[in-house]
Amino acid sequence: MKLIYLSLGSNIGDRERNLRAAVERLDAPGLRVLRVSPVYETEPVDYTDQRWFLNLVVEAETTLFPLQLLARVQKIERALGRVRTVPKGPRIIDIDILLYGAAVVHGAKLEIPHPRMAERRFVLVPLHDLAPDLRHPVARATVTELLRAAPPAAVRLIHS
Ligand code: GSY
Repeated sequence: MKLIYLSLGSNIGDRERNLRAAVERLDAPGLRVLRVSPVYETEPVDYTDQRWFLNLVVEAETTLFPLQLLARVQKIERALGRVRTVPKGPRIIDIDILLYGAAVVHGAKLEIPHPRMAERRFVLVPLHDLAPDLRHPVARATVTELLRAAPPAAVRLIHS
């Protein structure tokens, strides 16, 4: 059994409903959702000319292997209507695997820890709510330390 953290984001349609639908679907055989962070409204990074996102982080335990977990989250993205058009552009739902225990995975299809998680306040703020002392297995810094060093970006609490 592995403890995992996933980052969820939505910036199309009823963003909150999309997040809730994804969290519900995650909780299925092989994966149990343990805790869900508060929801934040966050300014888009990378491709900035798009609607602001709602973001949250899920803590879960799983018996799935990393590539099985990737298949599970991609299936949920497709089921909720995600179509990959503009890279880094608007999306109904995005589910990123942040951490899989302390594992480090460098695969063609999957990298864990998520390669950009340490720079993203929209990931670090909700992750900090759940696990401030959790240590990034490569950077060796805690989530609190990563958050202190992260570049500025607007992140505002919508609700707990
Ligand atoms: O990688 C996740 C999708 N995404 C997001 C996001 O979820 N939130 C914010 N604030 N900006 C983003 N840019 C991308 S791409």
